[in-house]
Amino acid sequence: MNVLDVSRDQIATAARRVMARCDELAQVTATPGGITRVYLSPEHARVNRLVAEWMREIGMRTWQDAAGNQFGRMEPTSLSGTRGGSDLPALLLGSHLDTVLDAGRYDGIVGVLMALEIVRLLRVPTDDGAASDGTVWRVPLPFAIEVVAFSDEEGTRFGKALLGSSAVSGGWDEAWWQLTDADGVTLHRAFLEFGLDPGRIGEAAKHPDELVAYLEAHIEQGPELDRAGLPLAVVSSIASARRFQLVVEGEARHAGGTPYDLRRDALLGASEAALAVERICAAEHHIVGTVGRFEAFPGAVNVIPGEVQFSLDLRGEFDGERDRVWGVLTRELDAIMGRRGLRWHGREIHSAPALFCEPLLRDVVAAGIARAQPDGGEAPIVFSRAGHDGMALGAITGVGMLFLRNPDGISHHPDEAVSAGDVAHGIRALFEAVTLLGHEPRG
Ligand code: HGY
Ligand code: MN
Ligand code: MN
Repeated sequence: MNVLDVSRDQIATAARRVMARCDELAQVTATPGGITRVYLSPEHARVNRLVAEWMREIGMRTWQDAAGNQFGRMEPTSLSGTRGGSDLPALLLGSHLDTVLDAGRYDGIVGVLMALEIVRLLRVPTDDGAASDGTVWRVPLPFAIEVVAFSDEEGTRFGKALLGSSAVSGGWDEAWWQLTDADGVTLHRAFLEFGLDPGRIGEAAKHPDELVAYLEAHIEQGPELDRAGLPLAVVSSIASARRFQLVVEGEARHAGGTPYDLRRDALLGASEAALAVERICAAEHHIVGTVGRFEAFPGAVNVIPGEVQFSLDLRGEFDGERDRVWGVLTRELDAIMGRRGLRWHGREIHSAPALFCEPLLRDVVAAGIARAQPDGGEAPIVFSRAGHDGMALGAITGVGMLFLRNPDGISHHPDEAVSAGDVAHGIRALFEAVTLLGHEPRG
C-alpha cells in the first residue's frame, strides 16, 4: 500500500491540524507574550493533559509515566479486525513538549503532533463511516505504535538535558535528585510537587525488547535545508554534547579608587575566555561552543567584578573531537587567568555521547522522503548539531530522524518557523517510513 492512497486532502488537513495545535500549545506558557514551558511546571501538566486528550481522540490508550512523559499506545490489528496482543513491541514516535526560555513554537512540539497524525492516518473508518476506535488499521503492521511527548529534552529548569528520555532509556542517575533550579528547588522536591514519586522513577524505564525503533520528526535548527531549497532531510547523527558551569574568581574592589595594576577583574578574564571559545571552536570542523549565560558578581555599577559565573555548551560530531577541544579550552583558560592573576574552576552539568542513527532507519526515512516527493530526488543527509531525545533512546533502540526545513534556520527563538506545506511533506514521508518499517524484518 503506498502512502499516495492516502489522499492529498487528508495529508493537507493533517498538516493544518498540526500547525493549529502548535499555536494552541504555544498559549500554554509561564511567560505571557513568550513561550516558556519547563519540566514539572504547571504548564508541563497542562500540555500533557491536552495531548493526552488528542491521543484518546484517535483511539490511543494513554498514560503519564513515572518521569512525567506523556504516552499513547495503539495496538496493531489486521484489516480482518482481529486485535493484536498488547505485549507486542512498539514503534515509538514522538518528540518533546518542553521548551527553552522565550522559545519558538515548533522545536519538539511539531514532532509530537506529526506522530499523532501518523496514528490517525493508520486508522480507517469502520463500516458505519465513523472513525474506528483505532483497532482497524489501513496497513497491517507487526508492531504497536506508541507516541511519546518527552517532558524535558532541553534541560532548561535543572541544567541537565534529556531527563525524560533518560528515564525511559534506564539511564536515570540518582545524583540528579539534588539538581536545583534557579529558585533552589531540587529535582526531588519538584517531582513531589508535580505529583510524581521519585521512588518509582525506575518504572519509566523501557526494556529494549519493548521497542522496535524510535523515529522522530523535528525542525532543522540550522540553515542547511533552507539554503538548499529542500523541505526534508534524513539525519545521519546527533552531535555529542557537554555542558559546564564555569566560575572565574578575581577580587571585587572600588571602581574608582583601584588603579589598573591592582585590578583582578573577573569579568574581563571571563570575557576573554568567551572570545577564546569562539576562536578555538570556529577553527575546528563540526565543533561549536557557546556561552549562553554570563553573570558578574556583585553586579554593582561601581564595583570591579570579583566573580563571574558563566555556562559553556560544547558540541562535536564525535565524542573524541569534542573532548580534545575541551582540553584545548582548559589550557587556554589556565593561560588567560594566569596572565590576569585570576583563578577559574568549573563543573560539568550535562554530557551526552554522539548518536549515530541506525542505517536501516536512515534508509527507511530516506525512502519515505523519496516516496512522498516522487520528483524530489535523493533526500539530503544532515548532521544534527542540535541535541534530541534520540541521544538517550539510542541506549535501548535504533533511532531515526527526519528534519523539516526551518526558513533561515532560526530556532530557540520566537521567529522559529516551519511551513504547513513542509509539514505535509513530512507527514507523508513519516507515514511511508512507518509502513515500510512494517515490512522490514527487525531482529
Ligand atoms: O540544545 C539543543 O540542541 C536542543 O535543542 N535541546
Ligand atoms: Mn531545543
Ligand atoms: Mn528539540
